[in-house]
Amino acid sequence: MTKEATKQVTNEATNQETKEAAKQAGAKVYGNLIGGQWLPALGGKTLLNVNPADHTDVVGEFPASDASDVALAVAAAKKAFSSWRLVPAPKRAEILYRAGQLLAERKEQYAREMTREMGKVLAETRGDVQEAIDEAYYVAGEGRRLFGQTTPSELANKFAMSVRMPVGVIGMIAPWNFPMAIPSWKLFPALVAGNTCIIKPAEDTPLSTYNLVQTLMDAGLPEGVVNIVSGYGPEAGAPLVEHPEVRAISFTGSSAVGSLVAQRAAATFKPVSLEMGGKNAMIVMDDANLELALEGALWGAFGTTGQRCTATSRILLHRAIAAEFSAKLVERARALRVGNGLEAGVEVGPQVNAQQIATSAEYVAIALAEGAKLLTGGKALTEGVFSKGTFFAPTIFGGVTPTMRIAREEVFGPVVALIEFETIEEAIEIANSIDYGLSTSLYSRDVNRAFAAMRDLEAGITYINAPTIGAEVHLPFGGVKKTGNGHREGLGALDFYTTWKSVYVDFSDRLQRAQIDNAE
Ligand code: UN1
Repeated sequence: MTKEATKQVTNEATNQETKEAAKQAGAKVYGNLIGGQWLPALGGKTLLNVNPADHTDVVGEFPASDASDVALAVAAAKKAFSSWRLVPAPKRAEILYRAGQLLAERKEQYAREMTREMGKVLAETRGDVQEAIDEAYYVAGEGRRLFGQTTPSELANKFAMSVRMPVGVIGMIAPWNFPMAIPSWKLFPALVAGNTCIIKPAEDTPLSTYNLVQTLMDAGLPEGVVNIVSGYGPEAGAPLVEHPEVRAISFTGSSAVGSLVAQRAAATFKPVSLEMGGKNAMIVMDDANLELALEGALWGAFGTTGQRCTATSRILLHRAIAAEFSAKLVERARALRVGNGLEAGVEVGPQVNAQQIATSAEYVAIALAEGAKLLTGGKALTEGVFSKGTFFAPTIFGGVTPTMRIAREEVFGPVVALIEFETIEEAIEIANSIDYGLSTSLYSRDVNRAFAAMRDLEAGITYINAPTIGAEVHLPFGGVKKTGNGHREGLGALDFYTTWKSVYVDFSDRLQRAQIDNAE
């Protein structure tokens, strides 16, 4: 059974046990948003959204959709496209700007709801909502740009230009770790360019997508321009990818699922933007500000409970500072307060579900079997306040060599591997020796080393004297190798959500043959 299938079975079992309890507790029932109507899944199935810090707390019941719901949503999006594409782009942008303002007003409420459904601590969910606000203001400016080119024609009395056109109906499949920010990276540029959208939120975190889309509707977005179809990948995601009238797919998730998405989309020649895994290295040189690097390591490795595709999951330590740095990092990691992200003072929330806990535990076993040394953590936390949730202790492995699986494969949990090196050339070689290429970081006070790292690290993002997390929305976001397929979110997203049209206007009043009449 695939991980996806195991997770679904587990979730369905949880559903059976808790659905009645949820009903009695008055858990809210949500619909899909299709053509402006909130509708249950046509097949009548639902999934439960539960709080990972406390499984008895049911956030809501959401549709478990299938191909028939997707078909309805595609029809609604197609209908809406015929008028939305003709709304002037600056007007489309005003709706996004207004949505940004409304999100700012609702920030605290949406952040709390996000912590409840996803687990990460309140400071971070506030940041997630803030990232959607930033994206709204950034993309709203594009309404008055959306630049194309003009260029001379080779013929007399002829004008040539290229303009950006919307692509049409776009399908979007979002992850659970940034449940409002990442949908905003996809929806807002697609909308400003005149596309209509169908978004499938992650099954663990549909509420934040509902909140985002509700805000767009409140800001004046017409019905059918954004549609939500919630559910599982095989039932709801696959039909979206395969639907012949969906013109492009934007996906963020694992490399394994991304590969399936690309293969299925290929049958209808659909462009696909894939944003996938990482195994992000932080390099700490012997001349680094060690206190700064320690703070960065803790934040990069254990922020969001290690569940960012940009998480610092390898720390490469210069041999001269390795012992001191490791000892201090272990001491600081042990002092991190794990708990419910809604409680003041908690620094590390739960993992999102039992499947993620199982993956973290599996990699601890793999690392031990390969000879890595467990320095702290290494197990799920299950006693007392932790008993109702899915918690994993911040975990550090020392003595890791670059060929071990713990040094090469994505865990997506609070697990970090320490690797020693002697020269910057060796560090860069180790950093580059994996299949992924999302984010990288170098701590050093030597400008020559910094510029060598900026040039030589094979990744879409390089930080100097900061950890591997913390991207801002107006720069390109994405990676190389197994991390992506060449597209970028942030700056660059419009290239995916528009298609070029070249326009030639001949005002000579005679037939002018290109490549022939200009040769005279
Ligand atoms: C992710 O890593 O999954 O760069 C997205 C960051 C955030 C987005 C992260 N702005 O850390």
